[in-house]
Amino acid sequence: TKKSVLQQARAAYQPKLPSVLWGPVKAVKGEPTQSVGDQEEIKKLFPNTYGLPELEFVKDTDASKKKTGKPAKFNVGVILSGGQAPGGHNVICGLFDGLKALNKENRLYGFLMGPGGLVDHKYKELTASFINDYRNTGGFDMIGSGRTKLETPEQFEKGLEIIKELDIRAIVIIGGDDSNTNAAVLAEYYKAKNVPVQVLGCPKTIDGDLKNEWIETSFGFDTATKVYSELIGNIERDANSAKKYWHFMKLMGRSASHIALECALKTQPNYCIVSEEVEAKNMTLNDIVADIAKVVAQRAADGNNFGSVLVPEGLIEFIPAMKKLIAQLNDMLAEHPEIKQMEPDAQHKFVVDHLTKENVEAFNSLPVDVQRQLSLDRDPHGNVQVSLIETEKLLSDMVEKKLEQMKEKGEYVGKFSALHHFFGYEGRCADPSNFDADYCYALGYNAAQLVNCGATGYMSSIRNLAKPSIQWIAGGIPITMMFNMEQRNGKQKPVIRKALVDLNGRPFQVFAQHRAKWARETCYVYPGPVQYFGPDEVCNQTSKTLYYEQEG
Ligand code: FBP
Repeated sequence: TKKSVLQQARAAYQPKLPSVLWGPVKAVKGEPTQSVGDQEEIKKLFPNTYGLPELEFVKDTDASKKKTGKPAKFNVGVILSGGQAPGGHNVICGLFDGLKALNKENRLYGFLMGPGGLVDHKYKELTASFINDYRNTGGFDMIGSGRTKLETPEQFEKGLEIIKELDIRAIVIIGGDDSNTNAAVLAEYYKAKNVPVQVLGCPKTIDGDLKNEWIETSFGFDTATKVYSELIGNIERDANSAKKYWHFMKLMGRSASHIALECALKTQPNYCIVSEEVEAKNMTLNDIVADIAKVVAQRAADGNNFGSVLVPEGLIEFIPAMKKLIAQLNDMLAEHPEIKQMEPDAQHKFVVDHLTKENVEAFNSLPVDVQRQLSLDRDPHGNVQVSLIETEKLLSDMVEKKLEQMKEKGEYVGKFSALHHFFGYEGRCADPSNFDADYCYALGYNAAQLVNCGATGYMSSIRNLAKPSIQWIAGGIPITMMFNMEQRNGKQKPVIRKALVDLNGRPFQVFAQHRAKWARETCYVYPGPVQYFGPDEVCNQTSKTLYYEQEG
């Protein structure tokens, strides 16, 4: 494939590995661990992988003295799972280099098009010449990705056939919270059966919601938010030049508002909704609309009939009335899957007939296309496909109506003209920033060390991320430690607890301190495109979220 000039230059970039991983390592075990919630239940469900200790790698200074005979030789399989995130290729490159550093004869197989590749035995051996073409590039096209959910014993057994055939010792699943949940289930299954196959995870997702005390961020968040912030900044500058449009920009990120918040901290828009705050304050759709309309009216009073509004894509699920509605719809869809096949009118009738009175009201307050979206599509993990719901349009239509009412009462004088944008897929396959390129390479390289030390049911963990990469800490975290029980597809399931925006955390607090000023005045910041070369502060900056969480 033809490479752009930037890609050619970028191919030569050497990710900066934490110094602890520069040579042989040994794993230091911590205390036995507990899950973050529902400990008794999780323990029962994961008798073989619950309570494992945290692992931290330290330099093995007397490794050379201990060496007797040849190092162990093993094969590893790798899977990309779920939505694309910048840096996935570097995880695979790091894993490959880590395996080869342990023993040149180690082999790496890539399962194709996501977890389905393991079940269907679709794979490719990843050789040096093949992967070299993908170093520091965005995308998941090296082996493809998919959203097949690995959860049934039949799938695990099919996987085992090819694992045995290729003499694979470990599977590394690069995925988000749902995929890592399934990695833990698979690890438990093989351990329970006493088959010597390790399963490890790597924290991927632009959404930034797979994080906790031990996993400081998921990869891809840094690059994706840099791309969106460039676009938001460009639009803000356009708005400030023409002074005639209000831009409603929906941002990807599924449930959590980490992406919207990070972009707000970078670009200082006039308004940014944070779904977690909407839920905490028990706000209705009308409350949000009234608040935005107030900002529009105040700016109009200053002669500014333009502005920028950031909308997190998961908003709808956080409005308490909608949340209740969606929960009932989820259970209804699990119980009556035939709803999905019904004609629109029949479907509407069926849904309305089965909803509680309160939920019918919430349902009927929505435009027909949003109603249909909510009662139809779920992804294989049972999530509402929020990317497909046009909340930005819904909000601006409602704001427009509200402003008309305010005009009649003499509370608003101005012109309101709205434009809409959705930034999501634009950012998922960008070439990884230096941070993501380094972080991903380290996650993969570290995963090879976890295989080597026999760990299973662990997530590759690289910490201390606000510091320069050579100071990063490397190790492994038992995945069961991140578990709690949640309602999925109508049943209680053990899952990794999703990290939502912490309203008491520094990133949100900093935003909250400044937002009144950003709303009334025009304080836009224009971050410009991701930079790969140049001064440290230009090309090696981490996200504001990470900065405020750790340093600020
Ligand atoms: P992951 O959790 O799999 O990383 O998904 C990220 C994401 O980009 C979400 O932000 C978004 O809601 C979803 O994927 C879109 O899914 P799809 O790629 O299937 O349209």
